[in-house]
Amino acid sequence: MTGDFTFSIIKPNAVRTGKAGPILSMINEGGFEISAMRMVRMTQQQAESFYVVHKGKPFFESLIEFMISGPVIVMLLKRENAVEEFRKLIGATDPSKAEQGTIRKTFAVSVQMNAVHGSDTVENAHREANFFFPEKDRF
Ligand code: IDP
Ligand code: MG
Repeated sequence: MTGDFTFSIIKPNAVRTGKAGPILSMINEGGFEISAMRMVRMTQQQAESFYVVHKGKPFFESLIEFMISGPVIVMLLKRENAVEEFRKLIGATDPSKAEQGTIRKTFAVSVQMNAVHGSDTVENAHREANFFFPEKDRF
């Protein structure tokens, strides 16, 4: 895949409550192009490996339980400066601190159930993309 990309997840709470459509609209309106997308229910092992940097933090166990509680939508998103621009579009981790108009401000219900994931660095975007999408599944 050429150009900048980031990796995103629509989290279980948002999928469960029918927010995937509106979130995808905001992503497209934010100038991102969907390069790969799949619905998946993560196993405990996958979720623990995905969030390994948070292992040992007080919220880790609860985060894993939440992330495997239902299907999620994983995707690769293309755009210039994708990682940074997507973090702007989703807003702060804690929705009470997220700016108006961001995805998390609009759809998060708590710090944990904050509707979406977005890679925090270009290096992590590559790592997370490889986690779910072989090259052949990217457009
Ligand atoms: P990020 O998703 O904005 O990059 P991280 O600090 O990487 O935030 O945390 C990963 C995820 O763990 C968050 O999106 C959120 O779902 C959850 N999380 C982070 N901090 C807390 C907390 O203090 N309480 C509960 N859940 C948290
Ligand atoms: Mg993070």
